[in-house]
Amino acid sequence: MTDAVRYEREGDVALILIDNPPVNALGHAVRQGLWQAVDRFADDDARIAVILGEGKLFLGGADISEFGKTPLEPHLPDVCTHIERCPKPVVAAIHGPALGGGCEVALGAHYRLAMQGARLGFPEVHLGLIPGAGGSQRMPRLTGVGPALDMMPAGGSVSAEQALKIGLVDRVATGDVRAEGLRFAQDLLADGAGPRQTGALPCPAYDAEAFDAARALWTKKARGEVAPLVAIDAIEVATKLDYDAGVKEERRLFFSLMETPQRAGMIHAFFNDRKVSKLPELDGIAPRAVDSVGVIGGGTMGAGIATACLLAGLPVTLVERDEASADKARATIAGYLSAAVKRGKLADAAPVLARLKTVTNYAELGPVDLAIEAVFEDMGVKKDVFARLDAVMKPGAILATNTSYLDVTEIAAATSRPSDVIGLHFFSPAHVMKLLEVVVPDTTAPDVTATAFALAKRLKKTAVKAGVCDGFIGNRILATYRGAADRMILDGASPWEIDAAIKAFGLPMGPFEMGDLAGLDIGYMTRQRKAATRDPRDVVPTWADEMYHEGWLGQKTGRGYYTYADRKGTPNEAILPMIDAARGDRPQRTFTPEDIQRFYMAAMVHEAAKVVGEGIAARPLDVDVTLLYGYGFPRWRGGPLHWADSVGLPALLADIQSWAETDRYFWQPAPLLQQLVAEGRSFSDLN
Ligand code: 3H9
Repeated sequence: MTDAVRYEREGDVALILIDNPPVNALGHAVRQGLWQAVDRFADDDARIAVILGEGKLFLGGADISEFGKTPLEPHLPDVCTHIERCPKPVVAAIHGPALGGGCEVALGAHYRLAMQGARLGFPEVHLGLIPGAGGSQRMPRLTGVGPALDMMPAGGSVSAEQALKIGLVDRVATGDVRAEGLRFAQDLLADGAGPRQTGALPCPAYDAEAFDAARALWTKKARGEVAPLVAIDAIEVATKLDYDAGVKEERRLFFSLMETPQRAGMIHAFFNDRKVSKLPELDGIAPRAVDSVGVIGGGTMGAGIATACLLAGLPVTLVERDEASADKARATIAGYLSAAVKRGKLADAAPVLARLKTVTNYAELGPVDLAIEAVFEDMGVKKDVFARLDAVMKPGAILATNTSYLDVTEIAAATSRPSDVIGLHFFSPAHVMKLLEVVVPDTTAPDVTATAFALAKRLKKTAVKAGVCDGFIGNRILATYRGAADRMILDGASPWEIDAAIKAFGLPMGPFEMGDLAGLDIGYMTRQRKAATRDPRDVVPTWADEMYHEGWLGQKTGRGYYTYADRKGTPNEAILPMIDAARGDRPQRTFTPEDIQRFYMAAMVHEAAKVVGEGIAARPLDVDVTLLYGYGFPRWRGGPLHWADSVGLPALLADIQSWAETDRYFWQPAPLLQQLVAEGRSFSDLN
């Protein structure tokens, strides 16, 4: 037996203990150990075996780090079948998560016990895969196709209680998993229970309506992601083929997905999610304690930030300029919380709202550990707020700004304690969006940065460290690819063609739909702010200024790039004369969706290369995570720089160089991109 799997005896019961920290992934040593443990059980005089996971969970699934390498025997489907074909009964005793291959091992066992708090599920589609060790064949045999169609295309999971209800487990218990596993085994022996093979159960009934509904749902929802629809195909296989043939077909589908760029993109994203908060410079730096938070400003952003903190269990003191504004902020927060209750995300809003104090006096922020400013985006206003915070906040407290582009170093300099000042750039709606850009000026103390990351974790946000520049990582890159879209309009593309092409690439919205949603006044204000320092070679979308002056601000006024008789919107052709005027006698060309995607994505990658090259993002993965969590970049493409690697940097650079011949200003070469191409390296080499 391997070190990862132990075999113990308790009277008639054999215990097979899987011990492969941190998540008991089913790597080669575990598979081998499980196989040998089943053989040993078959050979000795134990009458029943219980498979258990050591530590905080049962099994976290196949070892993802082995994907893409040559699989070593025994393969997981064979291990599950080996368990199932054991001549004596085998029980899986599940505590914590049993995911993917972990759930498949449990389904290979003859009986399943789930402890309260356990979760059984198939997250494979989040890795661009489907269950590949019999899960798509065994689960529908146990539960019928309905629960499998709910779970597998969504990458979902169920609680122990739900698992019992749908027939995925046989018993739910509380207490110690080992003791309860033994008790269940003894009860089964007392009942004379024998081995019971799920794979030998008849095919589940085919339900045409359920399959049609699932396919319709996932064709719409998946937006280019292939695995959810393949998961549905695999479940259908279970209704048609016997187990052995079905599992072979499942394996074929699994390996066809293993070869796709989508699988590589999603696994890149999986590991980035974990790497992004691991910053070598914060190694061993303890965060400061944050037991209370202040928020300055109760508009959309401030109210969202306050809601996120309240939901994380933190007491919040929110400062507004007068009673009426404070009441309005409270009402906004109450509205967000009741929406969370309606969506089933929160049981009761009252105790959460009870943690909120709204005040009109900065002095009330004296005792808080961290204050986040979310007032109007204006340097003068921000500096004034920070001077006031500096005057009232206790020593050691953290002063944070939610600015989305202003110079945080300059804001920090308005205080007597720049080392306590940091940027916390939330995305709207702040209680929903996952991304938090942590903007770190050179003056910030390392334990303040560590505290920002610790707070993000508490708020269940994904934090990315960014340096100081206009727009930080995300908005700086956004400004460039938005600029690319405006250039394409001047050259002959319509906003609607651009939106359609970008959605076809996999983003939930195109840039002009996004503008309509956010409000076209935002872009106008940004252009005004930049007007004084604008380079004469910058493209100014004069049509967008005209739209602003017409009062066409997007969804909120019912008219922007689209008109909104309904939520979807139809192209607002009244803007065409405005666009034509901006085009003047510029030569026009047609754009295919591929042309649009190539130009737009190259602009994104090109600016991202500058952001990494200048150290605004520490690594390419920080850009990838930012675009995924803040800007709707499709997860199955991994992120813009992973995507760039996958299409090849030389081809991208060649495109950029050819466009630079006519627009040298916009396509000023990114030194890092040139360097990587010259050295034959890719962005992933820098992660
Ligand atoms: C599958 O099973 C396919 C089969 O159907 C067919 C096969 C033939 N492998 O998330 P954490 C690492 S597909 C390798 O912070 P938590 C993770 O990178 C698989 N490594 O812990 C991190 O490393 P580091 C289906 C893994 O307690 C460390 O473990 N399964 C794996 O917050 C801690 O991770 C899944 O998709 C893995 N499977 O959450 C489950 N999982 O410390 C994916 C984690 O170096 N995993 N690591 O950064 C999870 O959802 C969570 O990790 C889990 C624990 C809920 C289990």
